[in-house]
Amino acid sequence: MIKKSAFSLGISGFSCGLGAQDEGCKDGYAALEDQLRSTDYLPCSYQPIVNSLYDGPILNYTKYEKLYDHLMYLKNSVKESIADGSIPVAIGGDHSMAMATWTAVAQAYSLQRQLGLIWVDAHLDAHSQDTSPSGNYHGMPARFLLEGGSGVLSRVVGDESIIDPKHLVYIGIRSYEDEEYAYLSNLGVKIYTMDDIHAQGACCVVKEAMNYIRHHVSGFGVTIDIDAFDPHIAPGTGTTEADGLKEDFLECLKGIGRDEKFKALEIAEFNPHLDQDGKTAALLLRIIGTIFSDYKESRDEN
Ligand SMILES: [Mn+2]
Repeated sequence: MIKKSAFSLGISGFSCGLGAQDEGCKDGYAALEDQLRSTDYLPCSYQPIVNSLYDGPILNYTKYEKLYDHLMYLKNSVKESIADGSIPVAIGGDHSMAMATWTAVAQAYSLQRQLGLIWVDAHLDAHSQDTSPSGNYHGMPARFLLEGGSGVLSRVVGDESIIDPKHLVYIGIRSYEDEEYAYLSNLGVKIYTMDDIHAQGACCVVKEAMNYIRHHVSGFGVTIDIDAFDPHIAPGTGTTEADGLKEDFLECLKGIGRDEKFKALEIAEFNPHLDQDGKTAALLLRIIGTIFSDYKESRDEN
């Protein structure tokens, strides 16, 4: 069940905030790159891929066509990591990146509709273009993954569903529109709200989610929107919500990256311009270190 052999992480930066209201998260990956390079707890054969594909003028090149280019670049870089035998770690960037990351993982492992996804977030990110009050794509990636794409972004996920609703589990939810919640509940998606965390305890919820996912699929990933955490420990993100996950949640993630079914990690929405004293950056690095932490222990033993 637990990987004993060495493995490498393929880190992809999604330097794009075009799916968000505040585009400052486009600088999230760049703000962390030096630290990621010097962080010795990362078992990396490190493959930083800075995602700034296109910056020139094309007639009628809209914001969303540009977002599409960024997403396709991320999708390819995640596939490259897998082809190289690495575990992808995608760092954003706004959460529209989930369309690219999880489509890449599902396709590379032939796990369409068989990939489990643990979605840690304050929000459900399950709007359609019709129900979204803001029209921002970082509020829609779950919907795209569940249903397949439409419009400019359709080619990122393709026409078909990538994630089966019964393989999607949310944790940390506390802010959403009724349409989203109804849509997901009707599909049978599992949703652990902050009320559930308070009632059951963070690690109990994570354990339950993991058991559920591992039982249903042969591969799973974790996507973490940094706004899932409490604004006191993660102020550096565009849409903070009070009463979020606390420090103790980190412990619950320990070693998940060493599970034999673990396929990829994604961390989205870090906006360095809104950070306070580097708190959020430090938290993000600790999340990565914790998820793969057992690797360090086994490495130290050897
Ligand atoms: Mn999100």
